[in-house]
Amino acid sequence: MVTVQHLKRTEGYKAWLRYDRIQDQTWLSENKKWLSSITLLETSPIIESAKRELVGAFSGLNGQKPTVYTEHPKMPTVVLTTIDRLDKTFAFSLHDDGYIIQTKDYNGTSSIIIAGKTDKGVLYGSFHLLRFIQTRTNLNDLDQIENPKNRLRMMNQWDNMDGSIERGYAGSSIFYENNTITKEKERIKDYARLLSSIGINGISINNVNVHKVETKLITEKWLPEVAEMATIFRQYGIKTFLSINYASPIELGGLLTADPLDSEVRAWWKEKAVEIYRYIPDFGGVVVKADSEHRPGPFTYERNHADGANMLAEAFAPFQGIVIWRCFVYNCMQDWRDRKTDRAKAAYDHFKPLDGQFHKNVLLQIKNGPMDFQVREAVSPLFGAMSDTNQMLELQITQEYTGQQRHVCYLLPQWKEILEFETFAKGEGSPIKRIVAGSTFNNELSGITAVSNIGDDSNWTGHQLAQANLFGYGRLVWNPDLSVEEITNEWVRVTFGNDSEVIQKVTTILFESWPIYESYTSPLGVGWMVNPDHHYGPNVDGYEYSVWGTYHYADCYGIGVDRTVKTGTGYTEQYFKENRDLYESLDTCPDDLLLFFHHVPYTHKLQSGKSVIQHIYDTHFEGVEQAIHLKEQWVSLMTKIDSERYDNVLQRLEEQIEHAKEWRDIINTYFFRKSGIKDEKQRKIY
Ligand code: GCW
Repeated sequence: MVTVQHLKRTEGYKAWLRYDRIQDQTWLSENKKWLSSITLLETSPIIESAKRELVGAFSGLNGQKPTVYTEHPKMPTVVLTTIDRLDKTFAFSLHDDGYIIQTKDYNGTSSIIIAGKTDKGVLYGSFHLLRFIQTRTNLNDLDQIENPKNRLRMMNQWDNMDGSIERGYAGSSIFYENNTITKEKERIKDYARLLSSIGINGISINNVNVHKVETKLITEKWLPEVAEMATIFRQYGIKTFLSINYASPIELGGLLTADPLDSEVRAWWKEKAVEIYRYIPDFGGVVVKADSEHRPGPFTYERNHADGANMLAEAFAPFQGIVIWRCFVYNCMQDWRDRKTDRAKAAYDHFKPLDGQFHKNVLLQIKNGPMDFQVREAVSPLFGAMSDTNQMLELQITQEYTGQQRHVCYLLPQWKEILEFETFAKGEGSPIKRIVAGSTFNNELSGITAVSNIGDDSNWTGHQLAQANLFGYGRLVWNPDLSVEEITNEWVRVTFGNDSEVIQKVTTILFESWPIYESYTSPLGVGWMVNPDHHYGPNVDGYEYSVWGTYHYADCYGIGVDRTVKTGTGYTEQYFKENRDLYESLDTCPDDLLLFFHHVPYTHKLQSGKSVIQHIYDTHFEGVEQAIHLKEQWVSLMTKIDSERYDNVLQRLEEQIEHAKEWRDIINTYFFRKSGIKDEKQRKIY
């Protein structure tokens, strides 16, 4: 068995927390003095974590362990403190997780002051200082104030206790094995370090599909060990949450019902909350997938989702626990003859009428799109539609529909588009990033969460470049105003070093990857076209003839889902006027979402001037060429990247090219046969 000690020595495992000896003499001559001491004006378990990070990092970077003081030494030092301990010159307005980093003479000593509003800020600030060092920033005049834009910055694990991970593409769970909680916790701790280094402050540690064994995580059988995990995360400023089974009162409590209005059910949850908090006093709360894909929920009792969520909210409120209620509620067994039901409409239809009815400690978790994490889909119209309800955005870092970490697909540009999307919920200036940060409607609770992409593969994410999605997620959620360029530049430097050719080429590979993946997979926003169940690889009609019907309605005349008010499902109505009009009309609907909103003939002319069919052929041929070019760029970096990480990416790029060809050929042949229209450029279509 590979031990964590062994793993720690591998390049992939270090991810972006790598602190190899600095060779850059110019930088050292100016900055080396800062690496030799750390001063702790106070301590706490979280400040101890910050200290451990800095001591470990400085030892590596400088080849020498720094001295730790508890009072100002007479030498340049890095000071860790909460801001209130400093004098009046430090009058900054910081949020709970905020911090400042300043180079300054303090108490007669030249210092880099890392001061947090709380100890969590100290930890975040310490990781920030390390990024400054890794990117070879001059430390002699730092002056940085940071306040996270989102209060809740979460991670959802879809890990099952048998060790499997739903939609996991990087090995097995680091949390569970053989229906128990893993004894070896070192890896969980290293994961906590990675997460806190990018500002994550909450984690739910089990799959939202809560099966039989996992239902028991909230019982005394497992709570002591869940509490152990919570202790690990707490030291890194991260609160632990659990996904719960809505039917727990029946399955665990032996009640005959889980009706949210039943007094015994309510009493059962209240007692359950008391029990959980006895083990974990700062337990974050629960994540609930109810009435979704065959999971139990309030619908069974003819109650609505506010009834269900509020019942739990009442139980958790005395402990400041929150209830994160997912809006992924739809009819997953839609009949193909039924042309009025539209999965895209479901979340809005179910939740919008309940606006204002949810308790203060309920947070609705809404997937970025109304369907399901496709390579491209419209944004969910639910964002901004509920002005009296707390909302949270759910993204998917794990690449379920975007190449499963065998293809490189950098998702930051996609997430940035989503966050910047103007909803017009309160007129102009209501982008999704403001709504989920709570500023548009002054919500007390809000934030962003995402499905994690890690497993027990030695490099965490299977594909080395998929680490960029994890890192970028945290950085973007901390501050959605950062540009993708800034975040990417930072990731490449902290991961592969500061060589300009490496930075330029890896950045280009990442930036091109999502458009390339989109071009050889499903076109123009139509989505799916994947093999059912595992969702990997092309199968144009995979979901067209499955009971889990999700349709594109391709026939010999045309393709796409008519979601207009005029002739279709009426989905466009769910957007605020500006967007509704934009999508409703064929004249203004953007090309990249055309087939999401409209059913058109293959000869329909896109805004680009091309016909739909020619667009399909062109993008599929070009996509493969571009995938080949990705590999060429990577290969040119061979001498500049260690063989372990180089080979990992090379092998996957090679596999990607072959798989892209398969996508190209299957899609092109399918549409050639359906439409009978030849490729203008007469390329080979089977
Ligand atoms: O994307 C779909 C996945 C399911 C997942 C579900 C959800 C956890 O295919 O595997 O279940 O969404 O988000 O609940």
